[in-house]
Amino acid sequence: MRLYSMPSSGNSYKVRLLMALTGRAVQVVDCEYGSDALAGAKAGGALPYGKVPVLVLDDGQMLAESNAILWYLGESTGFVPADPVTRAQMLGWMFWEQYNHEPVIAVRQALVSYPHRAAEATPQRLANLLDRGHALLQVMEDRLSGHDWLVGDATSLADLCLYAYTHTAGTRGGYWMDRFPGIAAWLARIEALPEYAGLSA
Ligand SMILES: N[C@@H](CCC(=O)N[C@@H](CS)C(=O)NCC(=O)O)C(=O)O
Repeated sequence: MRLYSMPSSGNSYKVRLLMALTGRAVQVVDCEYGSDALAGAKAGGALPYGKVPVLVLDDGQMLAESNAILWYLGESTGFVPADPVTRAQMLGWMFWEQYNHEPVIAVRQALVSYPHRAAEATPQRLANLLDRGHALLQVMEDRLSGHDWLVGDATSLADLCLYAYTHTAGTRGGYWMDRFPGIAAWLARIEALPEYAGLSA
């Protein structure tokens, strides 16, 4: 398999994290913003929606969208709950991540840390994303203050998915993570998983 992946991106990182935790081998093609590799992957038709990550299977089929890739790679691992209701709750968090969390918390991190997004980082927009992000983090805190994991009683794809942009929300995004002790303990639990691999970009 080949993974087109952006080293600095949480959406790509969540896939790399699952692969590390499950010991899956894959050829990784680094496609950082502004790189020839990203331009080449787009021009060569390797990215169906023009975005990374994309997983190319051994038979050439392509999977786009980070959470769809997690779902595919999560089959037959311990990261997908057996119980149908818990499994649906896991998907609920993953849809929430893409529709609510990522468009706010990842976007503020991108505006603050990528030079090519700096012109969009107006004070009003950053303030709005800060307030909205704190409200979203509180949703996670409400769950994690009383539970070890987002669904059920074990690590699932929902935890790996939401870890990606939450663990850098303070350092890259300027969110006030001291407010969220339940999230801090959950981040530490994920980082203690065997074969955990960090973002390192
Ligand atoms: N919803 C998509 C988002 C993918 C996405 O926005 N990828 C960004 C990096 S985080 C990208 O490929 N940007 C390159 C570009 O727009 O040229 C997913 O979860 O995979």
